[in-house]
Amino acid sequence: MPQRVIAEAGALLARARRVVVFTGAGMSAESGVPTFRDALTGLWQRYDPQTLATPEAFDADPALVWGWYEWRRHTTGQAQPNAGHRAVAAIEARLPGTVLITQNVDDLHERAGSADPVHLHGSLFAPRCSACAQPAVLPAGAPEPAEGRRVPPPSCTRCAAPVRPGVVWFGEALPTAAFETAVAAASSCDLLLTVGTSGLVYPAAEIPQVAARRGAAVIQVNPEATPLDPVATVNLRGTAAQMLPALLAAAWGTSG
Ligand code: BJW
Ligand code: ZN
Repeated sequence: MPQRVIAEAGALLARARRVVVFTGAGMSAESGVPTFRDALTGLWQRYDPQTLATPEAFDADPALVWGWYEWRRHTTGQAQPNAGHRAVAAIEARLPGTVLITQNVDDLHERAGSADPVHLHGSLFAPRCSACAQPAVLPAGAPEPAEGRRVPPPSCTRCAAPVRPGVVWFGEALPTAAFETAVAAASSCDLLLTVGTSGLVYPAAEIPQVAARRGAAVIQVNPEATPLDPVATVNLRGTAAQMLPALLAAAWGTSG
């Protein structure tokens, strides 16, 4: 990556007053959390989203789906934030009005010090009743299921229906308040920094496009080309843990 391109992105960040950071699975890849669509390592290379990540899949085989999400909840819980997550928290500390919007269902932004990420696709750590939506408290110390193991979901303490993962599956609406917050922030920012997303899943993928249409600068961090390349003012072709500290250094002379 030529230094000139990092300097250009750094100048945009140094000038910005209202920043939105928009993250996807690539943000957590260097923490050992697999992405969805990367060749070889993506979850959708090994698992069929139709049988695991739709409401119909949960209705058809709740133990298969619950077991898969319990395995992911445990493995993700053991992952640690990387230098990219810490750089995002440093941007928020430097520019307190920054809005962090994530598609990720992990909690690595929170554990890196980000106070209040907007979770567009829910969280592995917020299961709820599949019927009455009451939040469910999972017993501490539940054993980590082996990969691929069926685990029957617990029952809701209020209505006895099965508890489901607190994530947004294909065909489900995004949480209204989260999506509205994201659209409002993207509409009024002067810089949107998109990190580690393929930009293929809608409506989340609209967020950088909304910012660009409203005249904001867009910096994209991704080692690969994406459909968001044309809306980006600057494309930083590299990983989150490499590029974000370099971006902060270029903007403010400190990596966080
Ligand atoms: C790095 C890196 C490093 C690697 N550093 N970078 C046809 C056209 C358009 C839309 C549709 C369509 N058919 C169906 C739809 C709608 C559908 C959709 O968009 N489908 C597309 C896939 C075609 N969308 C929905 O269904 C949404 N709901 C909806 O539309 O509702 C309508 C409705 C309205 C009212 C009432 C009812 C309904 C819901 C989408 C939910 C998405 N859910 C998932 C699973 C969450 C739970 C779980 O974890 O299991 O969310 S799918 C998955 O994709 C997950 C992610 O959040 C999401 C986005 O993925 P992301 O983060 O971009 O990851 P990847 O893997 O795609 O990309 C990683 C990137 O990182 C790559 O670019 C790498 O290069 C890069 N990278 N290492 C930086 N170290
Ligand atoms: Zn219930």
